[in-house]
Amino acid sequence: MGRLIVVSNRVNPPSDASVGTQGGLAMALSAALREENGIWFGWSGQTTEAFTGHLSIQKIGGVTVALTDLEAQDVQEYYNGYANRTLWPLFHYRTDLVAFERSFDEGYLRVNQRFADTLFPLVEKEDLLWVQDYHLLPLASMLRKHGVNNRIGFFLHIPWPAMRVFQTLPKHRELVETLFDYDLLGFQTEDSLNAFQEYVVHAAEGEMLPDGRLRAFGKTIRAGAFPIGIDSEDFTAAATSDKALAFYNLMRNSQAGRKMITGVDRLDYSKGLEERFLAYEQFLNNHPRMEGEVFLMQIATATREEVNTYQELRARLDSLSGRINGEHATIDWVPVRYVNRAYRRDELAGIYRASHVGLVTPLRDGMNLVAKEFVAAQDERDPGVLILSEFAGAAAQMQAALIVNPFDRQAMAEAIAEAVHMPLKERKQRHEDLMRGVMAEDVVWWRNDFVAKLRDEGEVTPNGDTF
Ligand code: GDG
Repeated sequence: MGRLIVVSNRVNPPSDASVGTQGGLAMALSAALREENGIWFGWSGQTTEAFTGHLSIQKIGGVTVALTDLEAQDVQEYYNGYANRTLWPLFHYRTDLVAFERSFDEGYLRVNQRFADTLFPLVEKEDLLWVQDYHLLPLASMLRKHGVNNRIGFFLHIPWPAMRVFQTLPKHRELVETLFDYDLLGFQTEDSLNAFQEYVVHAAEGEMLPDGRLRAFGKTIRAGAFPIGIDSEDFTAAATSDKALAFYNLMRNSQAGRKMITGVDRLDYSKGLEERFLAYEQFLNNHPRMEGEVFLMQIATATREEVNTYQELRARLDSLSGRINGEHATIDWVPVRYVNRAYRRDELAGIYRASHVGLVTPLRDGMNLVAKEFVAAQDERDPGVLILSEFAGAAAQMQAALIVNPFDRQAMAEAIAEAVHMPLKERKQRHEDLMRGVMAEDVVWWRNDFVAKLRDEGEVTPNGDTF
Protein backbone atom coordinates (compact mmCIF):
# COMPACT_ATOMS: atom_id res chain seq x y z
CA MET A 1 0.00 0.00 0.00
CA GLY A 2 1.32 3.43 -0.91
CA ARG A 3 2.08 6.22 1.51
CA LEU A 4 -0.25 9.05 2.37
CA ILE A 5 0.97 12.52 1.43
CA VAL A 6 -0.95 15.36 3.05
CA VAL A 7 -0.52 18.80 1.52
CA SER A 8 -1.62 21.97 3.27
CA ASN A 9 -0.62 25.60 3.42
CA ARG A 10 0.89 25.26 6.89
CA VAL A 11 2.28 22.10 8.39
CA ASN A 12 1.93 21.62 12.12
CA PRO A 13 2.40 18.14 13.49
CA PRO A 14 2.52 18.00 17.27
CA SER A 15 6.02 18.24 18.67
CA ASP A 16 6.99 18.00 22.33
CA ALA A 17 7.26 21.77 22.48
CA SER A 18 3.69 22.24 21.25
CA VAL A 19 1.91 19.74 23.48
CA GLY A 20 -1.32 21.25 24.67
CA THR A 21 -1.70 23.75 21.88
CA GLN A 22 -2.27 21.50 18.87
CA GLY A 23 -5.72 21.11 17.39
CA GLY A 24 -7.44 17.81 16.75
CA LEU A 25 -6.95 18.07 13.02
CA ALA A 26 -3.17 18.20 13.34
CA MET A 27 -3.31 15.26 15.74
CA ALA A 28 -5.49 13.14 13.46
CA LEU A 29 -3.50 13.82 10.32
CA SER A 30 -0.24 13.19 12.15
CA ALA A 31 -1.50 9.87 13.46
CA ALA A 32 -2.41 8.79 9.93
CA LEU A 33 0.95 9.92 8.62
CA ARG A 34 2.81 8.02 11.33
CA GLU A 35 0.78 4.86 10.72
CA GLU A 36 1.18 5.00 6.97
CA ASN A 37 4.73 6.27 6.95
CA GLY A 38 3.54 9.34 5.13
CA ILE A 39 4.72 12.87 4.46
CA TRP A 40 3.20 16.21 5.35
CA PHE A 41 4.09 18.81 2.75
CA GLY A 42 3.60 22.57 2.91
CA TRP A 43 4.95 26.04 3.52
CA SER A 44 7.48 26.43 6.32
CA GLY A 45 6.06 29.78 7.40
CA GLN A 46 9.43 31.35 6.49
CA THR A 47 10.24 33.68 3.64
CA THR A 48 13.39 33.86 1.52
CA GLU A 49 14.74 36.55 -0.78
CA ALA A 50 14.33 34.38 -3.89
CA PHE A 51 12.44 31.11 -4.18
CA THR A 52 14.89 28.20 -4.42
CA GLY A 53 12.62 25.16 -4.51
CA HIS A 54 14.73 23.73 -1.70
CA LEU A 55 12.85 21.31 0.55
CA SER A 56 13.66 20.91 4.18
CA ILE A 57 12.78 17.36 5.17
CA GLN A 58 12.69 16.56 8.86
CA LYS A 59 10.87 14.48 11.45
CA ILE A 60 8.64 16.32 13.88
CA GLY A 61 6.86 14.26 16.52
CA GLY A 62 7.44 11.09 14.48
CA VAL A 63 6.00 12.61 11.30
CA THR A 64 8.06 13.29 8.19
CA VAL A 65 7.46 16.85 7.07
CA ALA A 66 8.68 18.44 3.85
CA LEU A 67 8.76 22.22 4.00
CA THR A 68 9.32 24.84 1.37
CA ASP A 69 10.01 28.52 1.94
CA LEU A 70 8.20 31.21 -0.04
CA GLU A 71 9.08 34.74 -1.06
CA ALA A 72 7.57 37.65 0.86
CA GLN A 73 5.68 38.64 -2.28
CA ASP A 74 4.23 35.13 -2.51
CA VAL A 75 2.91 35.37 1.01
CA GLN A 76 1.45 38.78 0.31
CA GLU A 77 -0.32 37.79 -2.90
CA TYR A 78 -1.19 34.16 -2.30
CA TYR A 79 -1.83 33.96 1.44
CA ASN A 80 -2.82 37.47 2.55
CA GLY A 81 -4.14 38.17 -0.95
CA TYR A 82 -6.07 35.60 -2.94
CA ALA A 83 -6.62 33.11 -0.11
CA ASN A 84 -7.60 35.50 2.66
CA ARG A 85 -8.86 38.59 0.84
CA THR A 86 -10.58 36.94 -2.12
CA LEU A 87 -11.59 33.35 -1.43
CA TRP A 88 -12.17 33.53 2.34
CA PRO A 89 -14.72 36.38 2.26
CA LEU A 90 -16.34 35.07 -0.93
CA PHE A 91 -16.81 31.54 0.39
CA HIS A 92 -18.27 33.04 3.58
CA TYR A 93 -20.80 35.05 1.56
CA ARG A 94 -19.09 38.39 2.22
CA THR A 95 -18.94 39.63 -1.37
CA ASP A 96 -18.75 43.16 0.08
CA LEU A 97 -15.32 42.37 1.54
CA VAL A 98 -13.86 40.57 -1.46
CA ALA A 99 -10.79 42.12 -3.08
CA PHE A 100 -10.06 41.07 -6.65
CA GLU A 101 -6.60 42.05 -7.73
CA ARG A 102 -4.77 40.58 -10.66
CA SER A 103 -1.57 40.25 -8.62
CA PHE A 104 -3.44 38.06 -6.10
CA ASP A 105 -4.54 35.76 -8.87
CA GLU A 106 -1.04 35.53 -10.25
CA GLY A 107 0.50 34.99 -6.84
CA TYR A 108 -2.01 32.24 -6.03
CA LEU A 109 -1.27 30.35 -9.22
CA ARG A 110 2.47 30.93 -8.84
CA VAL A 111 2.54 29.48 -5.33
CA ASN A 112 0.40 26.51 -6.32
CA GLN A 113 2.81 25.93 -9.19
CA ARG A 114 5.75 26.15 -6.77
CA PHE A 115 4.08 23.62 -4.50
CA ALA A 116 3.50 21.29 -7.46
CA ASP A 117 7.07 21.71 -8.77
CA THR A 118 8.67 20.91 -5.42
CA LEU A 119 6.22 18.18 -4.44
CA PHE A 120 6.09 16.07 -7.57
CA PRO A 121 9.65 14.64 -7.35
CA LEU A 122 8.71 13.18 -3.94
CA VAL A 123 5.66 11.32 -5.22
CA GLU A 124 6.01 7.57 -5.68
CA LYS A 125 3.79 5.36 -7.81
CA GLU A 126 1.39 4.06 -5.16
CA ASP A 127 1.18 7.20 -3.01
CA LEU A 128 -2.15 8.72 -2.13
CA LEU A 129 -2.28 12.52 -2.06
CA TRP A 130 -4.65 14.48 0.13
CA VAL A 131 -4.76 18.26 -0.40
CA GLN A 132 -6.29 20.48 2.28
CA ASP A 133 -8.27 23.64 1.86
CA TYR A 134 -8.87 26.75 -0.20
CA HIS A 135 -5.22 27.81 -0.43
CA LEU A 136 -4.53 24.94 -2.81
CA LEU A 137 -7.59 24.47 -5.03
CA PRO A 138 -5.67 24.20 -8.35
CA LEU A 139 -2.82 22.02 -7.05
CA ALA A 140 -4.00 18.75 -8.60
CA SER A 141 -4.21 20.20 -12.09
CA MET A 142 -0.60 21.36 -11.81
CA LEU A 143 0.52 17.99 -10.50
CA ARG A 144 -1.27 16.26 -13.39
CA LYS A 145 0.76 18.39 -15.81
CA HIS A 146 3.87 16.93 -14.20
CA GLY A 147 2.49 13.48 -15.06
CA VAL A 148 1.31 12.60 -11.56
CA ASN A 149 -1.35 9.92 -12.08
CA ASN A 150 -1.85 9.03 -8.44
CA ARG A 151 -5.14 9.32 -6.62
CA ILE A 152 -5.49 12.89 -5.39
CA GLY A 153 -8.20 13.97 -2.98
CA PHE A 154 -9.18 17.42 -1.81
CA PHE A 155 -10.97 18.53 1.33
CA LEU A 156 -12.47 22.00 1.70
CA HIS A 157 -12.62 23.14 5.33
CA ILE A 158 -14.75 26.21 4.61
CA PRO A 159 -18.22 26.41 2.99
CA TRP A 160 -18.71 26.12 -0.75
CA PRO A 161 -20.96 29.10 -1.53
CA ALA A 162 -24.22 29.21 -3.45
CA MET A 163 -23.84 29.32 -7.23
CA ARG A 164 -24.69 33.00 -7.76
CA VAL A 165 -22.27 34.02 -5.01
CA PHE A 166 -19.48 31.90 -6.46
CA GLN A 167 -20.12 33.33 -9.90
CA THR A 168 -19.06 36.78 -8.71
CA LEU A 169 -15.48 35.49 -8.70
CA PRO A 170 -13.64 36.44 -11.89
CA LYS A 171 -12.50 33.27 -13.66
CA HIS A 172 -14.74 31.12 -11.47
CA ARG A 173 -15.08 28.59 -14.25
CA GLU A 174 -11.34 28.11 -14.65
CA LEU A 175 -11.02 27.51 -10.95
CA VAL A 176 -13.73 24.87 -10.94
CA GLU A 177 -12.20 23.22 -13.98
CA THR A 178 -9.01 22.65 -12.00
CA LEU A 179 -11.03 20.80 -9.37
CA PHE A 180 -11.89 18.18 -11.96
CA ASP A 181 -8.29 16.97 -11.77
CA TYR A 182 -8.97 15.54 -8.32
CA ASP A 183 -10.42 12.07 -7.91
CA LEU A 184 -12.45 12.89 -4.83
CA LEU A 185 -13.69 16.23 -3.48
CA GLY A 186 -14.76 16.44 0.14
CA PHE A 187 -17.05 19.10 1.57
CA GLN A 188 -18.06 19.66 5.17
CA THR A 189 -21.82 19.43 4.60
CA GLU A 190 -24.51 18.32 2.19
CA ASP A 191 -25.33 22.00 1.82
CA SER A 192 -21.85 22.77 0.42
CA LEU A 193 -21.90 19.64 -1.70
CA ASN A 194 -25.26 20.62 -3.17
CA ALA A 195 -24.02 24.12 -3.95
CA PHE A 196 -21.05 22.66 -5.80
CA GLN A 197 -23.23 20.21 -7.70
CA GLU A 198 -25.56 23.01 -8.66
CA TYR A 199 -22.68 25.01 -10.10
CA VAL A 200 -21.42 22.01 -12.07
CA VAL A 201 -24.83 21.27 -13.54
CA HIS A 202 -26.14 24.79 -14.11
CA ALA A 203 -23.01 26.84 -14.73
CA ALA A 204 -20.48 24.40 -16.13
CA GLU A 205 -22.76 22.44 -18.48
CA GLY A 206 -21.89 19.35 -16.49
CA GLU A 207 -24.06 16.54 -15.25
CA MET A 208 -24.60 14.43 -12.21
CA LEU A 209 -24.49 10.73 -13.05
CA PRO A 210 -27.00 8.33 -11.47
CA ASP A 211 -24.34 7.12 -9.00
CA GLY A 212 -23.68 10.71 -7.86
CA ARG A 213 -20.41 11.24 -9.72
CA LEU A 214 -19.98 14.56 -11.48
CA ARG A 215 -19.04 14.91 -15.09
CA ALA A 216 -17.81 18.16 -16.66
CA PHE A 217 -14.85 19.47 -18.66
CA GLY A 218 -14.52 15.97 -20.15
CA LYS A 219 -13.71 14.44 -16.76
CA THR A 220 -15.60 12.52 -14.11
CA ILE A 221 -14.96 12.91 -10.40
CA ARG A 222 -16.56 11.95 -7.12
CA ALA A 223 -17.66 14.42 -4.48
CA GLY A 224 -19.13 13.89 -1.04
CA ALA A 225 -19.87 15.39 2.35
CA PHE A 226 -17.37 14.45 5.07
CA PRO A 227 -18.17 16.43 8.22
CA ILE A 228 -14.99 16.89 10.23
CA GLY A 229 -14.92 16.00 13.92
CA ILE A 230 -12.63 16.56 16.90
CA ASP A 231 -10.37 14.21 18.83
CA SER A 232 -13.34 13.61 21.11
CA GLU A 233 -11.91 11.10 23.56
CA ASP A 234 -8.71 13.07 24.07
CA PHE A 235 -10.60 16.29 24.45
CA THR A 236 -12.92 14.79 27.04
CA ALA A 237 -9.88 13.54 28.92
CA ALA A 238 -8.22 16.95 28.59
CA ALA A 239 -11.27 18.55 30.22
CA THR A 240 -10.61 16.66 33.45
CA SER A 241 -6.81 16.96 33.38
CA ASP A 242 -5.00 18.83 36.18
CA LYS A 243 -4.44 21.84 33.97
CA ALA A 244 -8.11 21.98 33.00
CA LEU A 245 -9.18 21.53 36.58
CA ALA A 246 -6.98 24.42 37.64
CA PHE A 247 -8.66 26.60 35.01
CA TYR A 248 -12.09 25.30 35.92
CA ASN A 249 -11.50 26.27 39.54
CA LEU A 250 -10.04 29.63 38.57
CA MET A 251 -13.15 30.39 36.48
CA ARG A 252 -15.65 29.13 39.04
CA ASN A 253 -13.94 31.07 41.86
CA SER A 254 -13.93 34.26 39.85
CA GLN A 255 -17.60 33.83 38.88
CA ALA A 256 -18.94 34.49 42.39
CA GLY A 257 -21.99 32.34 41.60
CA ARG A 258 -22.67 34.12 38.31
CA LYS A 259 -23.42 32.16 35.19
CA MET A 260 -20.73 32.26 32.52
CA ILE A 261 -21.65 32.53 28.84
CA THR A 262 -18.62 31.64 26.76
CA GLY A 263 -17.44 32.25 23.21
CA VAL A 264 -14.10 31.05 21.78
CA ASP A 265 -13.25 32.09 18.24
CA ARG A 266 -10.50 33.28 16.01
CA LEU A 267 -11.04 37.00 15.64
CA ASP A 268 -12.74 36.76 12.24
CA TYR A 269 -15.79 38.48 10.72
CA SER A 270 -17.25 35.11 9.74
CA LYS A 271 -17.63 34.23 13.42
CA GLY A 272 -20.38 36.80 14.05
CA LEU A 273 -18.71 38.41 17.06
CA GLU A 274 -20.29 41.84 16.66
CA GLU A 275 -23.74 40.32 16.25
CA ARG A 276 -23.07 38.20 19.32
CA PHE A 277 -22.07 41.20 21.46
CA LEU A 278 -25.15 43.09 20.30
CA ALA A 279 -27.42 40.13 21.05
CA TYR A 280 -25.94 39.83 24.51
CA GLU A 281 -26.52 43.55 25.06
CA GLN A 282 -30.10 43.03 23.87
CA PHE A 283 -30.47 40.19 26.37
CA LEU A 284 -29.33 42.50 29.19
CA ASN A 285 -31.79 45.16 28.04
CA ASN A 286 -34.65 42.66 27.79
CA HIS A 287 -33.87 41.08 31.17
CA PRO A 288 -32.64 43.78 33.56
CA ARG A 289 -32.92 41.33 36.44
CA MET A 290 -30.11 39.29 34.88
CA GLU A 291 -27.67 42.16 35.39
CA GLY A 292 -25.08 40.95 37.87
CA GLU A 293 -26.25 37.34 37.40
CA VAL A 294 -24.36 36.46 34.24
CA PHE A 295 -21.32 37.54 32.27
CA LEU A 296 -20.00 36.97 28.78
CA MET A 297 -16.49 35.54 28.50
CA GLN A 298 -15.31 36.04 24.93
CA ILE A 299 -11.92 34.71 23.96
CA ALA A 300 -11.02 35.99 20.51
CA THR A 301 -7.50 35.21 19.35
CA ALA A 302 -6.20 37.65 16.77
CA THR A 303 -5.46 36.20 13.32
CA ARG A 304 -4.52 37.54 9.88
CA GLU A 305 -3.43 40.79 11.45
CA GLU A 306 -1.83 42.00 8.20
CA VAL A 307 -5.26 42.19 6.57
CA ASN A 308 -7.03 45.55 7.09
CA THR A 309 -10.50 44.11 7.49
CA TYR A 310 -9.28 42.21 10.53
CA GLN A 311 -7.71 45.31 12.08
CA GLU A 312 -10.97 47.19 11.54
CA LEU A 313 -13.03 44.39 13.05
CA ARG A 314 -10.78 44.33 16.08
CA ALA A 315 -11.22 48.06 16.59
CA ARG A 316 -15.02 47.73 16.34
CA LEU A 317 -15.07 44.89 18.85
CA ASP A 318 -12.87 46.86 21.26
CA SER A 319 -15.30 49.73 21.09
CA LEU A 320 -18.42 47.57 21.31
CA SER A 321 -17.25 45.63 24.35
CA GLY A 322 -16.16 48.92 25.94
CA ARG A 323 -19.55 50.45 25.28
CA ILE A 324 -21.49 47.52 26.74
CA ASN A 325 -19.28 47.50 29.81
CA GLY A 326 -19.51 51.29 30.14
CA GLU A 327 -23.29 51.19 30.02
CA HIS A 328 -23.99 48.13 32.12
CA ALA A 329 -21.07 47.54 34.51
CA THR A 330 -21.32 48.25 38.20
CA ILE A 331 -18.52 48.62 40.71
CA ASP A 332 -18.53 44.88 41.36
CA TRP A 333 -19.70 43.41 38.03
CA VAL A 334 -18.28 43.50 34.50
CA PRO A 335 -20.75 42.14 31.92
CA VAL A 336 -18.20 41.37 29.17
CA ARG A 337 -14.77 39.86 29.71
CA TYR A 338 -13.16 40.26 26.33
CA VAL A 339 -9.80 38.53 25.95
CA ASN A 340 -7.53 38.60 22.92
CA ARG A 341 -4.91 36.14 24.05
CA ALA A 342 -4.66 32.44 23.21
CA TYR A 343 -4.84 29.62 25.73
CA ARG A 344 -3.57 26.07 25.75
CA ARG A 345 -6.02 23.42 24.64
CA ASP A 346 -6.37 21.87 28.07
CA GLU A 347 -6.91 25.32 29.60
CA LEU A 348 -9.64 25.98 27.04
CA ALA A 349 -11.24 22.65 27.92
CA GLY A 350 -11.37 23.75 31.57
CA ILE A 351 -12.95 27.08 30.56
CA TYR A 352 -15.62 25.31 28.47
CA ARG A 353 -16.37 23.00 31.37
CA ALA A 354 -16.83 25.92 33.75
CA SER A 355 -19.31 27.58 31.32
CA HIS A 356 -23.08 27.50 31.71
CA VAL A 357 -23.70 28.50 28.11
CA GLY A 358 -21.56 28.14 24.97
CA LEU A 359 -22.23 30.74 22.29
CA VAL A 360 -21.18 29.53 18.85
CA THR A 361 -22.88 31.92 16.45
CA PRO A 362 -20.92 32.31 13.21
CA LEU A 363 -22.60 34.01 10.26
CA ARG A 364 -21.07 31.26 8.08
CA ASP A 365 -18.73 28.45 9.04
CA GLY A 366 -17.59 25.33 7.23
CA MET A 367 -18.06 23.23 10.36
CA ASN A 368 -16.98 24.91 13.65
CA LEU A 369 -15.00 22.72 15.98
CA VAL A 370 -15.58 24.88 19.04
CA ALA A 371 -19.20 23.67 19.15
CA LYS A 372 -17.98 20.06 19.35
CA GLU A 373 -15.22 20.84 21.86
CA PHE A 374 -17.71 22.63 24.09
CA VAL A 375 -19.92 19.54 24.21
CA ALA A 376 -17.01 17.15 24.75
CA ALA A 377 -15.72 19.20 27.70
CA GLN A 378 -18.97 19.31 29.72
CA ASP A 379 -19.61 17.54 32.98
CA GLU A 380 -22.49 15.21 32.05
CA ARG A 381 -23.95 15.56 35.57
CA ASP A 382 -24.42 19.31 35.14
CA PRO A 383 -23.81 20.19 31.49
CA GLY A 384 -23.77 23.65 29.95
CA VAL A 385 -26.08 24.58 27.07
CA LEU A 386 -24.83 25.02 23.50
CA ILE A 387 -26.33 27.84 21.42
CA LEU A 388 -25.41 27.19 17.80
CA SER A 389 -25.87 29.15 14.60
CA GLU A 390 -27.88 27.49 11.88
CA PHE A 391 -25.15 28.67 9.48
CA ALA A 392 -22.37 26.64 11.09
CA GLY A 393 -21.82 23.36 9.26
CA ALA A 394 -21.97 21.71 12.69
CA ALA A 395 -25.69 22.54 12.95
CA ALA A 396 -26.53 19.69 10.55
CA GLN A 397 -25.21 17.17 13.09
CA MET A 398 -26.06 19.07 16.28
CA GLN A 399 -29.78 19.69 16.19
CA ALA A 400 -30.04 19.07 19.95
CA ALA A 401 -28.35 22.43 20.51
CA LEU A 402 -30.42 25.62 20.73
CA ILE A 403 -30.26 26.53 17.07
CA VAL A 404 -30.34 30.27 16.30
CA ASN A 405 -30.25 32.64 13.37
CA PRO A 406 -27.27 34.90 14.18
CA PHE A 407 -28.77 37.74 12.13
CA ASP A 408 -31.83 37.82 14.40
CA ARG A 409 -30.71 39.77 17.45
CA GLN A 410 -33.93 39.36 19.40
CA ALA A 411 -34.05 35.62 18.81
CA MET A 412 -30.46 35.27 19.97
CA ALA A 413 -31.18 37.34 23.08
CA GLU A 414 -34.11 35.06 23.90
CA ALA A 415 -32.03 31.93 23.25
CA ILE A 416 -29.50 33.23 25.80
CA ALA A 417 -32.33 33.69 28.32
CA GLU A 418 -33.65 30.20 27.59
CA ALA A 419 -30.18 28.67 27.97
CA VAL A 420 -29.47 30.46 31.24
CA HIS A 421 -32.73 29.19 32.72
CA MET A 422 -32.82 25.71 31.19
CA PRO A 423 -33.72 23.00 33.75
CA LEU A 424 -31.14 20.31 34.50
CA LYS A 425 -33.25 17.53 32.98
CA GLU A 426 -33.43 19.21 29.59
CA ARG A 427 -29.77 20.18 29.69
CA LYS A 428 -28.81 16.57 30.34
CA GLN A 429 -31.03 15.27 27.58
CA ARG A 430 -29.68 17.68 25.00
CA HIS A 431 -26.12 17.06 26.08
CA GLU A 432 -26.49 13.29 25.89
CA ASP A 433 -27.79 13.58 22.34
CA LEU A 434 -24.99 15.91 21.29
CA MET A 435 -22.30 13.89 23.01
CA ARG A 436 -23.34 10.72 21.21
CA GLY A 437 -22.73 12.39 17.86
CA VAL A 438 -19.49 14.08 18.91
CA MET A 439 -18.04 10.78 20.14
CA ALA A 440 -19.17 8.70 17.14
CA GLU A 441 -18.31 11.16 14.39
CA ASP A 442 -14.86 12.20 15.54
CA VAL A 443 -11.82 13.27 13.57
CA VAL A 444 -10.53 9.73 13.08
CA TRP A 445 -13.92 8.68 11.66
CA TRP A 446 -13.70 11.65 9.29
CA ARG A 447 -10.15 10.87 8.18
CA ASN A 448 -10.76 7.14 7.76
CA ASP A 449 -13.91 7.72 5.77
CA PHE A 450 -12.22 10.13 3.38
CA VAL A 451 -9.04 8.12 2.92
CA ALA A 452 -10.98 4.86 2.41
CA LYS A 453 -13.17 6.47 -0.26
CA LEU A 454 -10.14 7.98 -1.95
CA ARG A 455 -8.17 4.75 -1.86
CA ASP A 456 -10.74 2.11 -2.60
CA GLU A 457 -13.04 3.02 -5.36
CA GLY A 458 -12.40 2.49 -9.02
CA GLU A 459 -9.30 2.67 -11.13
CA VAL A 460 -8.03 6.02 -12.27
CA THR A 461 -7.25 6.27 -15.95
CA PRO A 462 -4.62 8.62 -17.30
CA ASN A 463 -7.17 11.14 -18.53
CA GLY A 464 -8.55 11.48 -15.04
CA ASP A 465 -11.68 9.44 -15.60
CA THR A 466 -12.73 7.12 -12.81
CA PHE A 467 -14.61 3.93 -13.67
C1 GDG B 1 -11.66 26.14 9.74
C2 GDG B 1 -13.12 26.38 9.31
C3 GDG B 1 -13.74 24.21 10.37
C4 GDG B 1 -9.40 28.97 19.24
N1 GDG B 1 -8.83 29.80 20.14
C5 GDG B 1 -7.85 29.09 20.73
C6 GDG B 1 -7.80 27.83 20.14
N2 GDG B 1 -8.76 27.78 19.23
C7 GDG B 1 -9.06 26.59 18.46
C8 GDG B 1 -10.41 26.02 18.80
C9 GDG B 1 -10.70 25.18 17.57
C10 GDG B 1 -9.97 25.95 16.48
O1 GDG B 1 -9.07 26.85 17.09
C11 GDG B 1 -10.94 26.76 15.65
O2 GDG B 1 -11.64 25.89 14.83
P1 GDG B 1 -13.01 26.30 14.14
O3 GDG B 1 -13.56 25.07 13.53
O4 GDG B 1 -13.88 26.89 15.18
O5 GDG B 1 -12.68 27.43 13.11
P2 GDG B 1 -11.55 27.84 11.98
O6 GDG B 1 -10.27 28.18 12.61
O7 GDG B 1 -12.19 28.93 11.20
O8 GDG B 1 -11.37 26.52 11.08
C12 GDG B 1 -14.06 25.70 10.28
C13 GDG B 1 -12.27 23.99 10.63
O9 GDG B 1 -11.45 24.70 9.70
C14 GDG B 1 -11.89 22.51 10.55
O10 GDG B 1 -12.27 21.97 9.33
O11 GDG B 1 -14.48 23.65 11.42
O12 GDG B 1 -15.41 25.86 9.84
O13 GDG B 1 -13.39 27.77 9.23
O14 GDG B 1 -10.13 23.91 17.67
O15 GDG B 1 -10.31 25.30 20.00
N3 GDG B 1 -6.93 26.86 20.50
C15 GDG B 1 -6.04 27.15 21.50
N4 GDG B 1 -6.03 28.38 22.10
C16 GDG B 1 -6.91 29.36 21.77
O16 GDG B 1 -6.89 30.44 22.36
N5 GDG B 1 -5.15 26.21 21.91
